[in-house]
Amino acid sequence: MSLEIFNALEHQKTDSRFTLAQAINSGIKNWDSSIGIYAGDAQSYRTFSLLFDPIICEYHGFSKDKNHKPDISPLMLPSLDPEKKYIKSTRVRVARNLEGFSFPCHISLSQRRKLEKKIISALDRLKDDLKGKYYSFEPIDEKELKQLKKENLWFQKGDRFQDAAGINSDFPKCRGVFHSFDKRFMVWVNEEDHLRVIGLERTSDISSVYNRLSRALSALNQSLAFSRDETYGYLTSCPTNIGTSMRAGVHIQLEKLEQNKDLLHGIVKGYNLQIRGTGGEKTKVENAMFDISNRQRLGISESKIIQNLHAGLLAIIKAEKNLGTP
Ligand code: CIR
Repeated sequence: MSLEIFNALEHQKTDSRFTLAQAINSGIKNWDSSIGIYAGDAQSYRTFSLLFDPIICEYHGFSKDKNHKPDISPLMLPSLDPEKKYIKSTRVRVARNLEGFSFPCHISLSQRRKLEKKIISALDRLKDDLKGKYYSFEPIDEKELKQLKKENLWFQKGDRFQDAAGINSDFPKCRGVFHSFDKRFMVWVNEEDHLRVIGLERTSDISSVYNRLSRALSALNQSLAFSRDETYGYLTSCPTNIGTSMRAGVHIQLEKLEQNKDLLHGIVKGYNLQIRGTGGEKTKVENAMFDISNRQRLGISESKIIQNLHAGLLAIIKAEKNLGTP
């Protein structure tokens, strides 16, 4: 941030009194941050646009003169790896924040409580295969928690980046997870965003996971108003998530490509995907199990993200197979 921008924003506040100092605290405390800023409410994107816009432009390759057009219509794509030789699981998540509430790094305990209740009552109205149960983290039955952990159906307290932003305040109060009885659909409540809405399967059927998520979002949107901006799409705590707020990815075992990382990175770059470690963001790749997902979330539609991921994974599997043949 230049001195000029700092001087222009130093004394600015949003209506909920979120300040520049709060927006940049995570980056100030963590010099190894890749982004370093968080939004405290929807208005932060306008009040601090001098700071947010260049970061958004660099990360998403998006400028305000472009259009962000959503399209979350269902898709039918051929299965990528029905034998589960490479792809072990598929996960598609989006983030949503509700209109009228500050974002998680800047919300009071009483507002967080009100928000949790509102979300639980919307989740209670889900029907058919989306029906399930909400597990509050306070207090949580030790046996239930163990089971949720075992099946990876929970979330932990935020990392040092989120902590410095204020996202962990009052943890674990008003936090919890909902999952459908068939465990293919899950919602995190009051983590980095008010809601993280997640579809997951231990298959490579990307369309199935995505279509279920799309149905769930329309159902939730009947009782919850999501924070959205004409240019920047869905607004999230971290500017890397705005737009579609979608991260669609797989856990994929690539033993040959692990030995040929340049080739893998070339394909990943070509399809604008990203690689994360086996345990998620800022973790290492273990036993050649890569987490591969879309990088771009803004200026691209939800359905295009899925089609692009599908094409990229086809190319990756083809390369892995080719390396296997002498
Ligand atoms: C950072 O700035 O490094 C953290 N606040 C996380 C940023 C979002 N994650 C990412 O780009 N992979």
